Amino acid sequence: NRIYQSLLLQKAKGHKSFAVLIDPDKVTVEKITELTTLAMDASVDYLLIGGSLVVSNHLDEVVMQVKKECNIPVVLFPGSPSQLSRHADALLYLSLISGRNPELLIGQHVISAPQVKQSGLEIISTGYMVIDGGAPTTVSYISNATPIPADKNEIAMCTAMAGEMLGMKLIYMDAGSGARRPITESMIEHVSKVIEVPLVIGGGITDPEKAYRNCKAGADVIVIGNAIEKDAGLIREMSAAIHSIPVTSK
Ligand code: 1GP
Repeated sequence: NRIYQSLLLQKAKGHKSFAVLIDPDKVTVEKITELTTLAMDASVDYLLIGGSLVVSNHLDEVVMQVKKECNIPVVLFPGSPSQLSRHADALLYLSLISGRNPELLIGQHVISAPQVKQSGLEIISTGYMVIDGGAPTTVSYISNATPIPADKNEIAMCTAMAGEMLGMKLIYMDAGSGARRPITESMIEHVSKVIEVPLVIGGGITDPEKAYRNCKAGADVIVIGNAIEKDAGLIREMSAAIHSIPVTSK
């Protein structure tokens, strides 16, 4: 479990990580080359590959190209159990703990378990929490589950605590791709104080200042997809902001 060990190590050091989310549906071969070049230059920590809806069938090709072009760890962030590629380094094994849809809590896992196990991927059990981002996002629609209201810090705290005590190795709070309102710093601060496992934050982050403030509030990993799809040059600024937090060995 190389990727998870590095996440733990970075958290212990106070190193904030930057993950760029690549949606296989939205990239071309040329785009991937542009993104991997920029990501290497900017010392991006992880590349997340996935999306709520992978319509096209070229996840494998995308992962293979990314692996060929750079040495940044590739972590799958699957929107459905079919989004598997053995060429990646790890898989976020998501259980939608903010919702009450049994299919996304455990049902789909049961169906895909043999395939997931056979993939040989490093599996990172992840408590996935969708937070209301101000407008319906693909994830909120597809999941058929109510997101946690944006101002209910207590619900988010208790959900994250429960996820950690159930053995989840990571908590990922997501306002949904392209969310109008990203997760508040107040919620990040409350949740990060009550869990020990790394905290991943994403959804609707468009400016480096917000990414920086999220890290200050307690996020360990910042995920950015949409804003980078629109302007790949943002990778550099985002990375600089996230990595500007001084590392303090605890
Ligand atoms: C979505 O957290 C990710 O699942 C990233 O969201 O595309 O809005 O950056 P954005």
